Amino acid sequence: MAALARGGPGLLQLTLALIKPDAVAHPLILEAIHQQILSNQLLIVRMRDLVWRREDCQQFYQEHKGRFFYQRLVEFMASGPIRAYILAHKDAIQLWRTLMGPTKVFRARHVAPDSIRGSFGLTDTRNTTHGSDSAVSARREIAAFFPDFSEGRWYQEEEPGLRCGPVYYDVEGGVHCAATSGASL
Ligand code: 3AN
Repeated sequence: MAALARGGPGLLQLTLALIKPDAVAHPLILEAIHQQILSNQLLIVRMRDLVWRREDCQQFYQEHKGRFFYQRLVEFMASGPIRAYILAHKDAIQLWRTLMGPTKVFRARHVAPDSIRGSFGLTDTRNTTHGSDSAVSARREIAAFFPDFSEGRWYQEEEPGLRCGPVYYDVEGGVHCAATSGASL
């Protein structure tokens, strides 16, 4: 039954967004990125602040194992607090990646100077944010950061209310809720 409710045309799409240690270390940058999320119609489904264990970074970035930046990336991502979001929008994956801008900061500054990486990125590794690059990645990455989150249940119980509105932003919880729901997030 849950499979019926999983994704599909017209439904909200989910993506995983990370704010990396370089940005979380600066409260004003962290807040600016949070505001970018809110002002671009992305819905915050879940949010958590954490410090990543190095083994989890290695697992997460295993597709890059062997590349020259892999070790540097793993060390960096485990070097301080990060923030993880599950974001929802009809085009969440592409929208968040557009807001982030290109991976390489030098390029981001030229082709997308107002993007998050264009504005705040320091280097190609310390590039402020991460976003899933496909629906398959999003599912895997959301499960890595939010093991208790059931996508199937979310599509059944929360997605319809968030999609059809009205929706409000719960400042205290840092998430969006459907105004008619029991706000049981
Ligand atoms: P994106 O995060 O834009 O999807 P990926 O998945 O190719 O880019 O790379 C994952 C992460 O690896 C990047 N966010 C960045 O931190 C790091 N990275 C990618 N390419 C480089 C590079 N050429 N030099 C240093 N770090 C890199």
